[in-house]
Amino acid sequence: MSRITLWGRANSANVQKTMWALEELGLAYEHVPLGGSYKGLDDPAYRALNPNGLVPTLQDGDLTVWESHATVRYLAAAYGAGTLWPGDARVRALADQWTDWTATTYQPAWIKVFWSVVRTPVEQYDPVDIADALAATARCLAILDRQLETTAYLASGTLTYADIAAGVSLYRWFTMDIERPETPHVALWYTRLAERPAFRKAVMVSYQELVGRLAF
Ligand SMILES: N[C@@H](CCC(=O)N[C@@H](CS)C(=O)NCC(=O)O)C(=O)O
Repeated sequence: MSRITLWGRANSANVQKTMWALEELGLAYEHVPLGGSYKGLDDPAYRALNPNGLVPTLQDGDLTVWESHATVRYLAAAYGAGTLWPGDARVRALADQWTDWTATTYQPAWIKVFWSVVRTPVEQYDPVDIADALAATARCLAILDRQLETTAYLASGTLTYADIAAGVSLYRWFTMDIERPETPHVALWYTRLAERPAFRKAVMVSYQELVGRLAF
């Protein structure tokens, strides 16, 4: 097995996806905290790995991958056949659907709530912005809730990479000081995920350092 390295601060939601996948698959890896208060994103050596100067970046032997969903998909495909990586192309199509929807629709919505409620200092709160972000997230959660009424996980009855892309939101969503719509099936999904040691280690991580901090 080649040497695996993950760069990125543990309180970044995007880094958490990669770490969750690594933990879920039981892989040995080196974790290099970077970004945020650790800085280092402008170092030429890091830029050579990730020209965006963002985290996460994953290296597996001579392969370097950035974009959190690409890292999760890669780990699932390389090491998770039959578990995170469904053998059935039809289930993979659904996992891709939910992963891409998360990238384009769900994550922009829930991250906006996190930024407008947690990262923005209270004295700079914009109630219209907060209401818009909450409404957009509620629309997404209603879609998730309908799906999770019929399947225990997003693409099937078992955990796939799609649950990692979308489910990373849940600890923050259920702990932020906000009014949440009733989404009983999403709540049950969160309960199921929180029973997984990999989720607890990678995702249920304090974001206290990010409160009122717009800088990074
Ligand atoms: N689309 C990218 C977004 C990466 C991203 O925005 N990362 C943030 C952390 S969540 C970052 O590097 N911020 C700068 C910092 O942490 O200093 C992905 O999914 O990997």
